[in-house]
Amino acid sequence: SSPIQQLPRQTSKQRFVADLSQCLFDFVIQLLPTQEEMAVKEDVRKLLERLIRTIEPDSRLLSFGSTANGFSLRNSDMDLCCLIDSEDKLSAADLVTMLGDLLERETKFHVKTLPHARIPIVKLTLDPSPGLPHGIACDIGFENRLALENTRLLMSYAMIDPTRVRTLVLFLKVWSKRRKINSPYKGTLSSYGYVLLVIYFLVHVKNPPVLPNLQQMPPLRPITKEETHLNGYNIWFFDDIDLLRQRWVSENTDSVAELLIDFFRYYARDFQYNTGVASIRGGLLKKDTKGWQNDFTGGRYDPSRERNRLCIEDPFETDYNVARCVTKDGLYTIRGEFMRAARVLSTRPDRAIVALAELCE
Ligand code: 3AT
Ligand code: MG
Repeated sequence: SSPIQQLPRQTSKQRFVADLSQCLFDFVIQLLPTQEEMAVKEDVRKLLERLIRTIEPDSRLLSFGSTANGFSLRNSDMDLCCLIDSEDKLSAADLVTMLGDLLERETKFHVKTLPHARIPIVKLTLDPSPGLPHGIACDIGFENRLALENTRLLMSYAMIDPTRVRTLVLFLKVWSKRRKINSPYKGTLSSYGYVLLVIYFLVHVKNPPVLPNLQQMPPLRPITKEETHLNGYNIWFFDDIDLLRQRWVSENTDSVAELLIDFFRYYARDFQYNTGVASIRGGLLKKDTKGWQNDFTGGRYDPSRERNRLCIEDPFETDYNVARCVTKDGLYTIRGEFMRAARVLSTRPDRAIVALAELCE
């Protein structure tokens, strides 16, 4: 028989999965920000830093969120954090108000200030122009050091396995936006929440795991409590990614498409929404043990418990539920979308590109 006949024939499932992986790469690549967009954003950061320094000379303005962790899409918003190194500094609320006034006077940004939020912020937007067809949206927060650290943690996870992690995360961000389930203000989940769901899945659900648990790996040298704690939270994680890439190789060889199919199936069918807490630090935890129940206690409805429909533990602020904004309706919609996606992928239309288009329509 000819050599071709001796090759094992790909089943239609294998063919679909291979095509889907390729389609996912191609799809995600065209959504990445251009060099030009990144350069404009960096210029904006520098300009804003210069202006803030006229009020607080010892301040620094740092990027966090997707612009800094490798998960940014074209036209993602900019998340900036202002750190002030001096001893006697203005209160964050005063600084927000003063900076808001200054930016209103000196720049073309539309300015909105929230001086009394949990993290006081200034929100800026710039109208679209020929050079910037989508304008710019930017939030400046103050002293939000934990956000800088969680950005670094997510970036480290992305660097361990850039192809699989980044493709999955970016695809889920686009998918959740297109399916309109990415608005904490409307009761669904933030991008940050979806990223944590992906990492939780890759560290704790997949067996063998795709990623190690960076927060539970032994440190290379003894470390003191002062080095590892910030505002009372343990922020330590193994961050020598070059070394890790030499020493740690995942035994999991699933393709991106296989991981995506499993991801949707897991959150459509297996995750215990009523009792479970997804924690990238600790694995699957119980709402009970965290005091995050959402039931009716003693027959009385406590609206504050509405905060815990979906529970995702922040990697550092472990008493903070990242999904606290998700309402009953929001969760119903999100779970419905996970089920729909799982169904679309399990019916395996003829061509992967058709499945992808249907997923995101
Ligand atoms: P986009 O590209 O903007 O959609 P992103 O990765 O920048 O996605 P977010 O804008 O949702 O993600 O969040 C930016 C950062 O803000 C990520 C995290 O450091 C912090 N953050 C966001 N939401 C929360 C939250 N609910 N709890 C704690 N930190 C949060
Ligand atoms: Mg962002």
